[in-house]
Amino acid sequence: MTQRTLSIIKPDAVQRNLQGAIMKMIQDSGLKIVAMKMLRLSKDEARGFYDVHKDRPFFDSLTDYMSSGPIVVSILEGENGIDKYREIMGATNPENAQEGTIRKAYALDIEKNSVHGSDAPETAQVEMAYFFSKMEMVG
Ligand code: RTP
Ligand code: MG
Repeated sequence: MTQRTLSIIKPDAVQRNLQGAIMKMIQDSGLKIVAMKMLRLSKDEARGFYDVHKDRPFFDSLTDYMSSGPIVVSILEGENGIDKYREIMGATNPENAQEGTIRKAYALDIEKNSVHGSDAPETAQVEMAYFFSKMEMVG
């Protein structure tokens, strides 16, 4: 089944100029980019995006970090796109990420882990709508 998923290249990766390298890994996997832009989240916008984690101990640190610099948000499309992108991202904690994954290659630690990808069709819908209007999505 063809699926769309929301990707974020997080502040730690943009700051290290890794947008191109990460996009190359994404494109080499066969996933297609159907929307893309660069922006900086406010603290409140980061809180809104990560609302599901609001009761976690790392919420304040996570939203500080996610609003600390520019990010690149994109919508990716492909066969089993949601799981496929999570596979090429690798485990949340880079210490557990497999060789060849984005997080293995670039993540700094469990928080500054370079990329985000939606985890299910329902969250993908909410996350895509958080950043993109219909007019900004190709096809
Ligand atoms: P993401 O949502 O960003 O794609 O990552 P994920 O599903 O692999 O991880 P999730 O459990 O949803 O956590 C969201 C983000 O919060 C940060 N985090 N910090 N300090 C910690 O223990 C901790 N755990 C998670 C990471 O930036 C993680 O990607
Ligand atoms: Mg998640």
